[in-house]
Amino acid sequence: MSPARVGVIGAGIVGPVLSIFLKQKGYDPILYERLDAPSDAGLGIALQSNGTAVLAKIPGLLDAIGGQILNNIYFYSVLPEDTGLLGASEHPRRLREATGHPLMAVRRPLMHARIIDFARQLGVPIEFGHNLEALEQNDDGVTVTFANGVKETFSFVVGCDGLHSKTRACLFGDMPAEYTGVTYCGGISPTPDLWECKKDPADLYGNGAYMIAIPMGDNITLWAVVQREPEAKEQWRAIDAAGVEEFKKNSPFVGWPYGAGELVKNSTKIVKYGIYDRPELKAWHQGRVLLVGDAAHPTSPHTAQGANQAYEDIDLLMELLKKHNPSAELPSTPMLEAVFTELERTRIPRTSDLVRKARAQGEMRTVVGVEACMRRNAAIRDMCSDPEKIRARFGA
Ligand SMILES: Cc1cc2nc3c(=O)[nH]c(=O)nc-3n(C[C@H](O)[C@H](O)[C@H](O)COP(=O)(O)OP(=O)(O)OC[C@H]3O[C@@H](n4cnc5c(N)ncnc54)[C@H](O)[C@@H]3O)c2cc1C
Ligand SMILES: *[C@@H]1O[C@H](CO)[C@@H](O)[C@H](O)[C@H]1NC(C)=O
Ligand SMILES: *[C@@H]1O[C@H](CO)[C@@H](O)[C@H](O)[C@H]1NC(C)=O
Ligand SMILES: CC(=O)N[C@H]1CO[C@H](CO)[C@@H](O)[C@@H]1O
Repeated sequence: MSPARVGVIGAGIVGPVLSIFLKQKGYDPILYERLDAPSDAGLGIALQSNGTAVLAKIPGLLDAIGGQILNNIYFYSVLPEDTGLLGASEHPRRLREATGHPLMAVRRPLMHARIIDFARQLGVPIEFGHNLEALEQNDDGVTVTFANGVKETFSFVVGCDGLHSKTRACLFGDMPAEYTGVTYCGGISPTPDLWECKKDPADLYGNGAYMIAIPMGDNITLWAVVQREPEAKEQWRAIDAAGVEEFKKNSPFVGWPYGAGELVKNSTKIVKYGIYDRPELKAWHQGRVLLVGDAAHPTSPHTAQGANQAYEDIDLLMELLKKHNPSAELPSTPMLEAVFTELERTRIPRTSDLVRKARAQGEMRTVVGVEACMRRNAAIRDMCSDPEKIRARFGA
């Protein structure tokens, strides 16, 4: 009997990993990507121990991805009325020691290219230039139509096609994503000598603005600032040269202490994007089609859980497929529905909670007014002495 063909839609940072797992378990995955090549857009991804625990199940993958292991995190206030170190936490190191899985900072374009290469080497076919346009399903399978006219039939389909998922739109209708009220703007710079924590990330809190700075190895540091602003389109592309000069001249961050200003001034490329999420979906599947990752639960990035939650989704999906379909035979619709329903029961409450926590972090980071900022600083000092509260900063 030929193995079950699975259509995986979207070769972001989740689709290729899911395809590898499916291949290893005896399915026949085929990965489809709208773009003509892997995108080199974006800055960095924080892989938390939850995510690295899943990636570690694919021998050699984490080594291929590379990245900088992070141990501690420092919290600074740059408020003129209350400047200084608010506290520090060893949460990432403790979690690594407890679970064996580290927190790692990786450059997204590198990670993306390496995951795709890794999947290819393991024999996963990847079809670029295939933009899913429509799906149709019956009791035996799903037929997908791509914009280039190609039609393919699969046993089941998993949508890994991100925030603007067309797979989701086909199942549940097209609902616009919600702007969360804040923008991110960031770049990658040489690590300044002034920077006190050369191998550790730092949160810097100001009045109505926030910066995170994360060392990425090789003496470079990723920085990103969060600000409350009118709606800005979410896209991960660099702003133009004039925009970069304007930002370096006029943004308040240039004057920030602790090396923050130097990070901004020495950035050659600056990427700006609005932050969007979506209201909770009540279901992630219909019949033989499932959504995972940002297609199912896009989140603002303030707890850096987006990719990690997607990896938790596919970890549980593989576990449930093994339980309900141990010999990876052609699954019936009721069998798939049982797997997908069980997945939703565990995953929807957890991801919805994290989407809310990430939004709350975004609010806290952009609090306006000296008094409100002083209260926020007091809360951070308090958090640093309470491991339970620190967990909320990381979402897990
Ligand atoms: C270009 C880009 C840059 C990013 N940069 C960062 C960053 O710097 N930091 C950060 O924390 N997060 C970043 N993110 C978000 C982060 O990667 C995701 O939130 C998360 O990891 C979830 O991954 P995903 O695979 O579910 O979705 P994504 O990583 O968004 O991948 C979705 C993929 O599906 C493809 N696709 C979309 N529609 C279709 C279709 N109709 N047919 C076929 N394929 C389709 C997209 O082109 C994309 O490759 C970025 C996302 C993108 C797309
Ligand atoms: C940042 O730029 C300044 C001015 O060009 C330079 O003197 C400094 O060495 C740079 N910092 C780093 C860490 O490269
Ligand atoms: C990083 O900086 C140190 C000294 O500050 C230097 O010895 C090392 O070679 C640098 N590494 C890279 C990759 O530039
Ligand atoms: C795959 C994995 O490691 N999942 C863990 C993520 O973190 C939660 C706690 O927040 C654990 O319960 C999961 O087992």
